[in-house]
Amino acid sequence: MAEEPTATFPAKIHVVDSHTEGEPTRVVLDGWPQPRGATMAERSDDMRTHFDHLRRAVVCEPRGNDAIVGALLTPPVNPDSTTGVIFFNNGTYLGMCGHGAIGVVRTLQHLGRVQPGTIRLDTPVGTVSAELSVDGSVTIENVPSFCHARNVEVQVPGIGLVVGDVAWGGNWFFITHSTPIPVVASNAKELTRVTQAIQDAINAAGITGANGEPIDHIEISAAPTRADADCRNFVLCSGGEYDRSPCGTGTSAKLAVLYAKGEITLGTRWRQESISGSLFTGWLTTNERGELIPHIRGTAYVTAEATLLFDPTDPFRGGIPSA
Ligand code: PYC
Repeated sequence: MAEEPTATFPAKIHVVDSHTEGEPTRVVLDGWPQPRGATMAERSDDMRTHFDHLRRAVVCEPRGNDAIVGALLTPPVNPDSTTGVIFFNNGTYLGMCGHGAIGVVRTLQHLGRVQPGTIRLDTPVGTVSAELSVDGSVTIENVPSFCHARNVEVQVPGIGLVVGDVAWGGNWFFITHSTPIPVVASNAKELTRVTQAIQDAINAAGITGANGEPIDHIEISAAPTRADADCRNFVLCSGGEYDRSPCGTGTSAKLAVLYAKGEITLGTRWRQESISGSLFTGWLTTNERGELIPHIRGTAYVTAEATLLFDPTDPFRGGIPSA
C-alpha cells in the first residue's frame, strides 16, 4: 500500500458533494487538520507536505474517483473573505478551480452559511469573488488572466505538429484547435490519450508558463454542437482525467487568448460548451491595473452529504493512487 508509515488518519471526515455542469466537487467541512500558513499558497504547500495522504484518501478510489476535485475549507486570510479554499485532485493541487468555486458557493448555500449576494473565496493564487443569484447560478470573478504565448509549436509523437496558445486562467493551459478526432463524448478515452500525448510532449520540450511554471492543463477547442454555444472544449486536467464541465479556469484562459487575438472585446458574452454538452457563459472586464478579469457563470447541484470513515484495519484507507 502506498501509505506513508507516519500517516495518521482521523476517524471521520465530513464532506458535501456537488457537481458543476457535470464536474464533481467534494467540499471537506471538518475532520481534516488545518494546514499552517499566513497565505493560502503557504497552506497549500503545508497540505502537500503534511496531509497528502488525506488528499488521496478523500478523492481517490475507493471513496472517490479520478474526476473529483476536492476543496478543503480553511479560515480566510483576508478579513473581508468568507472562506479560504484549497483545491486538489487525484494527482496534485490546483491554483484555482472554476467549477470547484461554483460548487463551494452552492455547498455553502446548502449549509445555510451564505445567501444570494457576493461571496469572496481566498485561493492559493488570489481572492476570487462570486455572485450567487436567486436562481442558483453562480458567477465567478476570477483572478487576472492573460495569454502568455501564441502559436507555440510542439512535435507530438504519433500525432505530428500541434500548434497552440499558452495562457493563465488560474491554472496554466495549452489551448489548441488541433485534434485528430472529433471532440465528442464517445471519443473521451481517445481524446484523453491524445491530450496526454500533447502534455508529455510539452513537458519534454520544456514549454512552460511565464515564469517557468509547468503547464498542466491541455485544452482542445472545437466547433460547438449546441446552437447556443460559441465553442466546445475537451480539457485534460492535471491529474490525468478530463473535465466534464467547460472548465472555469480553462474558459478564463480561452477568453484571454481570444482577447489577445482580437476575436472578442471586453464584455463579449462567450458561451463555452463542455464535452458533456453543459455550458458556462464567460466574459472579460478589466481591473484598476488594466488586467483582464474573467467572469464565469454556471450552476452547481448538491448531490450528497457524507461522513468518510477511516477504519484502521482497512488496507485501502489511504486510497488507491490513480494509475
Ligand atoms: O473548472 O477550473 C475548473 C477546473 C479545473 C480542473 C477541473 N475543473
